Amino acid sequence: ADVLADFHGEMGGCDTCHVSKKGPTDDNLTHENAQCVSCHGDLNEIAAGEKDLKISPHKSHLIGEIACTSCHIGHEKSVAYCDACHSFGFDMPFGGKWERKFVPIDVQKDAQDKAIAAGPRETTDVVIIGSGGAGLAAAVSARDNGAKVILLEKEPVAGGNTKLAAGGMNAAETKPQAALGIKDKKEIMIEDTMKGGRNINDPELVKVLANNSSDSIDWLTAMGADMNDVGRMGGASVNRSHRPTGGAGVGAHVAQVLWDNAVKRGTDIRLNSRVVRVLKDDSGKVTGVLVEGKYTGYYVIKADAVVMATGGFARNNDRVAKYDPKLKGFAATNHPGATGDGLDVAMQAGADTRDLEWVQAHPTLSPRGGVMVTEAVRGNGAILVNREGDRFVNEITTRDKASAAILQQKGASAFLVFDDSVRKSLKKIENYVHLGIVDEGKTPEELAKKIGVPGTELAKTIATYNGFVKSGKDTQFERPNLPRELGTAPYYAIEVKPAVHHSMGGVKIDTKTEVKAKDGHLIQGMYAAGEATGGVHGANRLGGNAISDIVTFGRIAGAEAAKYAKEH
Ligand code: FAD
Ligand code: MEZ
Repeated sequence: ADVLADFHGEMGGCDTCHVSKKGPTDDNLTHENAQCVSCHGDLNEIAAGEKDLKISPHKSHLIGEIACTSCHIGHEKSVAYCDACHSFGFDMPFGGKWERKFVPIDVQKDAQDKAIAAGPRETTDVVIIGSGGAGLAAAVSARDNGAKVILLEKEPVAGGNTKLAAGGMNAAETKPQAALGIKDKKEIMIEDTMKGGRNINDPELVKVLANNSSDSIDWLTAMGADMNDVGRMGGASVNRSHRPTGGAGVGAHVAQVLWDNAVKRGTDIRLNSRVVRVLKDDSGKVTGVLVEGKYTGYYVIKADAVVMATGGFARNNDRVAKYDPKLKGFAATNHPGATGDGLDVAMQAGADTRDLEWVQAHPTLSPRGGVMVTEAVRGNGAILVNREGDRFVNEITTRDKASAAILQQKGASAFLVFDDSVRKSLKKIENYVHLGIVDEGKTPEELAKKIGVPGTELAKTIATYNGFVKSGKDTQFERPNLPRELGTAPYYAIEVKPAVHHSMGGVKIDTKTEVKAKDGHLIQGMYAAGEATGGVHGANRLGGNAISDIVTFGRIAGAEAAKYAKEH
């Protein structure tokens, strides 16, 4: 047998996995996955039997209920989904190598036209496209506003880039800030965001972002989120980046809370379901979507309103390089679905776009692990040193500046250096240790030897930096936050280099998330939120502002779409 289906077919025929010989009955493969679990146990049970493995393939940071078929594919070679970002190379039965080609939305045009001509297979009030934070927040709020909702996600797992978010969610004048004695103002968040975005942001959208940010923290908290740890991100003049207690990753937590609440409210969530067209009537009003179900084929859903929550395109290097040739060939921090086909769908439906030329590189991807190392490590005290063992930049400047500075260093990479007190301050660091991307030494000199930099110089750099912490002033690079001295052994280093991270540009929206057409009019029934949109972040997004963006604008989009559906 070459693939799982052959093997299972030999054991008991097609009905070992499928209800009927016709194959899957839905794109979540509900029946097929239940069959896997009934024989092999669920993910937790399988992971419990893998305690001896350093990395268990069945224990992950992905959200929702992970379908067995996300990796174990019936009629093709199986692939470990986590290898889209990591490269574990698990030895899996009937396994192949992770590989993914971008498939444009308009292939198979004849089959698509035929499905449209056949008319809708079903009807709903609101269709939400994308299961990241913007889509899930929109689903919760649309359901709370009385709409029937179908949420469509093209990937086999939910959560998009949101589930990977690490450092925090920016918000001003919040209860967690007050509990920690942090004084902040929404006006300062607006100023920081505009300055970070080089003032090309849409100021009205920035006001919505900042003015609703503390309500968004309350909204998440009321649904069960823990946003009580507050740290600093690049470009912020105040500590306002919220994350779970102890500094665990923010995205997986927020996405899981939103997922649980969307499910609890009865949202119909379909994975493996790519939207390839938003349909409109002759007057230009939205009438529904054309879906490409991975297993069920093309079909139409009739809907009054559609929310585009399709995220960005940082994982599609051809598209990135078209807008910013300097980033050609760069690795990306993003999940595999961040390809921008949602943007193509929106543009085909007549949506206007803005700021597409602004694509952000995150300064600290670990080339060894292929994963992004959160800015919170720097926010909590890590310094950046080059191969000479010297600091070369204010570590918590904005990302554009930090990335440019790293690329100018020998080897176009640098080392994040920190001590055990930084490690203890941020749970997320344990993940990097677990992944084997952290070097360690009992002294700065021992660490220096491991990473190949001059020991006396690294020790001197750390001592000078500690002097700045003591005096409260960094006279070398004017780093504004100096949270702790680096003096508690062991010392750690992670090699880092910039990678494509965020697409600032996207669909043009107004403050109610209504999508604008090229001639400036609003497309009736079309809404958009999150990384799929442009205008909130200008030319450069501040760390922590995206999770704030998706929760606030996702919430607004869901409520507005539900209201529109009720009225039409
Ligand atoms: P996503 O979460 O990406 O979701 C979009 C979804 O739409 C995806 O699942 C995608 O597969 C799906 N989709 C796309 N096209 C279609 C289609 N045609 N049909 C059906 N489905 C479709 N920001 C912060 O503020 N703080 C952080 O700490 C932070 N850390 C980050 C760490 C990493 C590693 C990364 C990659 C990003 C981080 N960000 C952070 C940025 C932030 O996570 C994202 O900008 C944000 O989560 C985007 O949310 P979204 O809902 O707009 O899109
Ligand atoms: O906003 C982000 O992208 C972010 C804070 C990422 C990170 O470094 O954790």
